[in-house]
Amino acid sequence: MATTLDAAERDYFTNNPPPKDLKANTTLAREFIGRHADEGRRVVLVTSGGTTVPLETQTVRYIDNFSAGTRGATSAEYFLENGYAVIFLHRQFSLLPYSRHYSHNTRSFLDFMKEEHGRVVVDEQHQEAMLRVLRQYEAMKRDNQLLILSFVTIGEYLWNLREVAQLMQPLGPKAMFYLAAAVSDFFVPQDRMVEHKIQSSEEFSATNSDAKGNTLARPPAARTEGRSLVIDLEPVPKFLKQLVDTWSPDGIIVSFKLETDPSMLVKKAQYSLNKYAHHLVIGNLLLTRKWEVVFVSALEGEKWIRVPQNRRTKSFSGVESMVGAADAGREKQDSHHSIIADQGA
Ligand code: 9Z3
Repeated sequence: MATTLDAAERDYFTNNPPPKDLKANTTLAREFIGRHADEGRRVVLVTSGGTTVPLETQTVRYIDNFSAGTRGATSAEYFLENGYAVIFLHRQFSLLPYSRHYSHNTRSFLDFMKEEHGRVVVDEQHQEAMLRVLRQYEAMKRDNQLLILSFVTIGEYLWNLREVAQLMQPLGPKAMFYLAAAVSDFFVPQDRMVEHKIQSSEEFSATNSDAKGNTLARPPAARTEGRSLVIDLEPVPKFLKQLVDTWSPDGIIVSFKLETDPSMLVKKAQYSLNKYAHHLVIGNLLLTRKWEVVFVSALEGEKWIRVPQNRRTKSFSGVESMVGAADAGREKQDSHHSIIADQGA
């Protein structure tokens, strides 16, 4: 069993092609890591947002993983504030550090502005909060502390993760991996993916061919049978194992575990920790993720971090969250905890 799994993990990068922008991303990451290593900075790779699983090569349909990117984008701000250089590998168009305060709301960013003597200025009631964010943003820019890379599919995520992790390997324990992205567990391998849009109408028989028009060697993972769409996905290789064992064995590795059933959370987090023997698993439940998380580590066992009831606020969309309230209580928390649990991260 172990051999099969190892082979599947190894073969993933042989059988599934790299994304087009991988080379460009690698060049940027190499320069960024080198510069910060010379300056003696710690570097953290923060992953954020959900990965998609395309069903066709020319993708019309795909399966998505839930994540707005709040945890990743918020945590990145705290890492930056604590002196880290941050590589922010995120799902395209999900939340970004700093701009997240003014994007993805039911309000437009224009609602924060007004006209004064023919010039655009920030509305009085938003001055203080925006000035605080702007100062942090400018400090980060001054030191070139943030590199933003993006992915959409699970394949793009895995290729970028591997490249960046290998580039970070020489940093040893000065490299941290903070894996908050919501990563698909199942996917369609390249040799089971049709080139063209899956046809739903029986009159247009489905073609099981690749980009060159050759019939796929194996049955397509997503296909119509009669009038039904049948999707038969394969497991994504255990990338955490490769990260811990080979890509960056001396790095500090923090993974996240997302569950919906409270009785499973700690069990699954512990299972992951035992299996991969990395540093920390942070568990969260879909419905309560904005105000409570559980840390599971070999050193400290199980430890819950909760934002008190009176510091949870309503966001613009009306969803209860820690945004804003947590900022007020920032200095009361130690930096490690505030990176993770504060502000709805
Ligand atoms: C998380 O658990 C994140 O905290 C959330 C953040 C995705 C819940 P939002 O972006 O949500 O703030 O809306 N991420 C990890 C989920 C995941 O896919 N983990 C894998 C697993 O559970 C292992 S890396 O197996």
